[in-house]
Amino acid sequence: MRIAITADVHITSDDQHPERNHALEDICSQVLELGIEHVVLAGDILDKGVSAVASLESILGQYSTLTFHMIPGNHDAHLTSEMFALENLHLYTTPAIKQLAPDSFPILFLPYTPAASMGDLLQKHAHCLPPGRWYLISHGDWTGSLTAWNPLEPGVYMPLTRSDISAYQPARVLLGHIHQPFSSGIVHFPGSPCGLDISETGQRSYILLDTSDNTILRKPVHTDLLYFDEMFFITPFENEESVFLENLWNRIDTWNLTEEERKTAQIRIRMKGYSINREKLAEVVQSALEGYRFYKDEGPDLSGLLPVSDPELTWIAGQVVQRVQDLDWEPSQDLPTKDEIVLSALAVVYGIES
Ligand SMILES: [Mn+2]
Repeated sequence: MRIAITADVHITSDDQHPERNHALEDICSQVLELGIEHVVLAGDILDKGVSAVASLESILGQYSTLTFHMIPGNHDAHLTSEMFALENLHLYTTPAIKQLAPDSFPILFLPYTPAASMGDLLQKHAHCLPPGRWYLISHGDWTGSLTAWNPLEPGVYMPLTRSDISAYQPARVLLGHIHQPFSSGIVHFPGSPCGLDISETGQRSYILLDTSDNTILRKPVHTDLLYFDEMFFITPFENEESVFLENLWNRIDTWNLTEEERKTAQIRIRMKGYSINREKLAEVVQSALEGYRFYKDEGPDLSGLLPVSDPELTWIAGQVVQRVQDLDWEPSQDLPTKDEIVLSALAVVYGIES
């Protein structure tokens, strides 16, 4: 059996964000097409308040042959099952163990609980589940990776730790809360199916869990809009604009957009560093990105790009850049990238930080 999992749709009332409703509809339509019956909504399905309940019902109501399993997240922790009139929606407001098919592992649904850790709740509810033979669905932070966090929500929300995993041994963990699609070992965040703002970049996805072999498959969500936020480090060279252009094309290649998706993209381009011709860079970026839509019509942001003109300092800068590029250097969580090293070095050369 396959189960579809999404989270963090953040549906609002009164069509304030129709793109979020459309993303959920797209997932439901795909799931229907694939012949899958069960859809898990792992928290923050509603953004806030109760008025979005009707919006959510009108979406889920179109798919009466699907069965929805929903847990509250930190945004919709106030939901109760009495609020929903839909028959095909199960809302778990307290921890619940469910087996969706006779031959698949049981699922522990852990709704978001303020001021608790996932470990606290697992201690109470997971001890009766056979190690390696159950799934966890919940909503909160994963402390096993420093790169997994939600920039919109500082603080720690019902965290799950590596030691919780080794103590209770779920076969797979599927969590809401982190909006960027993310996987780390057996822990998976589907991510928001439609970016809430420019901090949620790139293709969006939902997850299919195949209970016959515990495999995970990410499927793209077709959204009304996609965000891209790209930073470019500029070093002062005669040919700085062609170096920039090449980097820009490479970056756009990594977006991997179809012609149709390109029309939905909203982009932010930021430049940081030192330039001998800011005017030319501004021209080049505008003409290269003609046809793309800038986020909030902001245009490229050159505020972090300092003009430099002293040819001797620029010669020294060139030597410095070459020296750093030649370094045998692996950046990591604790070590800066080559670009960051170059920027710090150029701040010394020019006596001013970009
Ligand atoms: Mn959320």
